[in-house]
Amino acid sequence: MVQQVDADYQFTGVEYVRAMGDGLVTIRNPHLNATLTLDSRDHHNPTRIAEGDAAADPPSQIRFDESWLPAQPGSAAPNGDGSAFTITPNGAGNARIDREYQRTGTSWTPGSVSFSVAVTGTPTRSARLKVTLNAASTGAVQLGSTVVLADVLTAGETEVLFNVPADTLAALQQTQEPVTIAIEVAGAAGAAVDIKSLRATTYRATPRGQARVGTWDGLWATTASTSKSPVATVGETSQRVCSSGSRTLESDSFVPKSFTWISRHLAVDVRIPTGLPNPAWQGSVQLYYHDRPEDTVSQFAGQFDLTGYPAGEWVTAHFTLPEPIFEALQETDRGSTLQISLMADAANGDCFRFDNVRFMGELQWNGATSSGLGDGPFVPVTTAERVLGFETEDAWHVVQGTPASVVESPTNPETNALSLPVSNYTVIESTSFPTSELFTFGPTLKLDVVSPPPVNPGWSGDASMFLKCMGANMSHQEVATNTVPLPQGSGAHVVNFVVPPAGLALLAQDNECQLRLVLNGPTNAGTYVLDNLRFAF
Ligand SMILES: [Ca+2]
Ligand SMILES: [Ca+2]
Repeated sequence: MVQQVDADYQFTGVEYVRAMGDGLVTIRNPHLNATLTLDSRDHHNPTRIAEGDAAADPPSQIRFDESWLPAQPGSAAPNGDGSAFTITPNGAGNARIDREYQRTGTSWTPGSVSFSVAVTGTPTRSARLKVTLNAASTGAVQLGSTVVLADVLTAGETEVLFNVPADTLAALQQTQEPVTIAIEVAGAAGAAVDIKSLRATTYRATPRGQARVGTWDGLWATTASTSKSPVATVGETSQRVCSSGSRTLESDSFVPKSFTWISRHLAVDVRIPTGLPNPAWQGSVQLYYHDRPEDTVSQFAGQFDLTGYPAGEWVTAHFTLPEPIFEALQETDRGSTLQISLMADAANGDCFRFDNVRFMGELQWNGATSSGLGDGPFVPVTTAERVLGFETEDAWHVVQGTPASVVESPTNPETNALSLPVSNYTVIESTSFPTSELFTFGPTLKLDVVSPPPVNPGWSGDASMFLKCMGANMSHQEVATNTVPLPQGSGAHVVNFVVPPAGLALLAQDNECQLRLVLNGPTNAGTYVLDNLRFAF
């Protein structure tokens, strides 16, 4: 049974799904001739399989099971409750589990692999977790960045994300050859690694706890010789940093409150170049936080020593933030910057690379809380509430038109809605959201609209919704709904958009999507209030 709870986690009496038995829920939709299976019998590895309207999706089947065993070398075994694998390195500190996935007859290509990791014991400083992919046309390639086990021990259980390099992804999309995904532990004598909740997506993903400056789509400011590199662990580019000696990079200004999930542990991926002259000293990275509006000096956040990690490989540099910086991230709503100081020799024929600033460890919500609660209990807002419910300022932005604002919902007291002035062609767009966070979707997308008094009785205007998703081939695909008349006159109206089968197929995949709403009205048509987007059958 799935029941709604209130802010105090007490049941409200509202039920969403009921199923008798062991956690296997099957929802049949005769209208679509489709079946949705929610399998939570292993509550650490829940899966969702949509059948009928789309073929069973290989990523939903990527999970830990006996087929990953035995470990070579080292040992690995399911945990007592079957929720996780414990990997124990051999005497030399090494262990590896892997699994081959067939792709014949599917269009599936893995774009990223993620899971949760916890470490016990006392790993050496160089002990790390590495994920690789091997296919005939690509050879063995590193996914994402290695994670240092000692840092996981410090940060606590953490979600880790390993993106397939863009060139590897492009090469795999040309074939249907099998891929082998391997999880390796290196140099970790005396430690054990617990991994659980394995998941694969068809696109390169962004870790939770990452804000705009973290993806490195643009270069950080530096006086060193620098350029963009397509060798990246998140997004399309990383920053290549050459020269020698001490080099400082400074991020664009950002609002600390814009980090919606934070922790005390900040991480950045560093690719150590080949051709460094002295393997006994590969250099170090220092992190600073600069509260620009306060105009104080940069605050030192920590140092990560690069010696001891392989050249030509990404490694995750970890920093435990001092308390004043952690407090600033929760409070500062004005521009700040991060600075990275690289101290290292110049590499012969290669350069350092940086990418992927994000938070590690247990994340805490740093964004908006749901409205109407005043000083009441703290409640994070779900994706559905933010995007479909128009509950927070950050979920939608105006692409064309005058600014919108979040107001109290005219139909649901103590919740929010979006107030949008419309004049001629007005366009708003949502933030991107993972389809996995939608509880339900169907061919009708309903929207509550409160309309202003008519200004042109002969033509009320019209509205169209567009669904834009990241396709399996790293390209954006956009699907339009029907165009409906904008409602006129006082009171609340319901507008029904029809999502075509192509849109339903995009939603059924493990995907990242955005919604774009186009309102085409008379000049100075007035202010519309939008609320409560929901899918229906
Ligand atoms: Ca990047
Ligand atoms: Ca709402």
